[in-house]
Amino acid sequence: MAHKNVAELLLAADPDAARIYINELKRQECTLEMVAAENFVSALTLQVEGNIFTNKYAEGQPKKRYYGGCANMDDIELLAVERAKKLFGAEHINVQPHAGSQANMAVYHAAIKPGDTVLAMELTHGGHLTHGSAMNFSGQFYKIVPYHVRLTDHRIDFDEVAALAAEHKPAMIICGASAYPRVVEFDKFAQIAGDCGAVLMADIAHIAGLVAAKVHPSPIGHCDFVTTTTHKTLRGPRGAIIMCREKDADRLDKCVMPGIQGGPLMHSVFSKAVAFGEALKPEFADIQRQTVKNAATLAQTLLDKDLALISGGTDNHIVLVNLSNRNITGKQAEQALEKVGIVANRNTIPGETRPPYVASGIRFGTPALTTRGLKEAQIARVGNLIAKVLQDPENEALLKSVAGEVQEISAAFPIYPSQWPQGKNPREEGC
Ligand code: DSN
Repeated sequence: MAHKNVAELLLAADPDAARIYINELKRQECTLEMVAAENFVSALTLQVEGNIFTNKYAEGQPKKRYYGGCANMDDIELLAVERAKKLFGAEHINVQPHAGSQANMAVYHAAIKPGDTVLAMELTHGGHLTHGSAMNFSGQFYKIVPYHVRLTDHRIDFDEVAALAAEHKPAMIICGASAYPRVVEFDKFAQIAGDCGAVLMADIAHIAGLVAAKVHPSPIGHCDFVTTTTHKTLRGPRGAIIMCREKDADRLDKCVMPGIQGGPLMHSVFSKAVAFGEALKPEFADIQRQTVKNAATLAQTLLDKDLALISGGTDNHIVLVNLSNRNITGKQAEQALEKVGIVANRNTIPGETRPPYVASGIRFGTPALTTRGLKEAQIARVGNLIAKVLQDPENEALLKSVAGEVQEISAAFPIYPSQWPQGKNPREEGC
């Protein structure tokens, strides 16, 4: 009997869940996914993510567990670590964090104490919630001093970073961002951290795939701790890892477990190992290079249509459009684009005047479309469609015609044919 995929299993066993699953299958096939933090895992990683390692508790470290029966857990975790070390060149890697926020929290615990001063990028200038937002544990348990990009060119203002470091003597400096379209100069941060005696942490969640493929400079050697999620440009399952020097390994591992987590999600550690194996293949580096080329093409296409971009362009996979001088908010832009099947997210911008739920920017990323197979020609076409929608978001006839083009493009680049129920393309019933 042929192996059944998830949709087929659900159709037989749980029609309510099947309906929701197939709706999402359809949404992913029918839309153009441009959220910069998202990607599509390979068919292999997808399949492997649902595996029998989910049944096992494995608290502790490989070969030092608090449960019996962990020999296979040890083998897969050591394989994930070995492959991650080959990808990034770090001395020590912990592959257990459930998500990026937990990875960052573990580093705070390992490196500094509650009440210590942390110098981190302001959220609206590209930082992340866990880099000191007042609504997040980081802003509540630590004294945060924010640094910024220059409002003239939207590049990190290293004069300000150095001056703030000298004035406040932070215990830790965080570099790395969620919405910064330019290269992060880890060497410059290392110089400043060295001068003021701060621990340097890099959060490379967005650019990890680019770093692994050597299309972005590496933080290893410059930073004391490096965190990344595994599911963005790195194209693995949802999760995170932390890298550090051997001298900090024991302290860090204890801060992950028992510090903030109990049993690791071993099915996820398993699929991290498989995804890291894929990332070591030459095809992965090809995709990362293409991701950057596609982002450059998207940026140029939007500039040619007179849209303003934060920093004037991109060096990585992110294109952040500044809508502050247009008659449309980030929220309205996101909603108009979703109507035509282009999925992106509203984003605050440097100098933001609107609340984050509304925002004055819209952020695009090219990882998912590149994984899907789109190259410069198709990305330029998508860029032109985006520009049309942003310029005339309430023109229903225009939106309809753009939606038709989105369907043409998405139909030409199927994602998971093996996941369709009974081989039927879910878009056949309409997108
Ligand atoms: N929320 C992710 C992003 O979109 O960048 C980061 O956590």
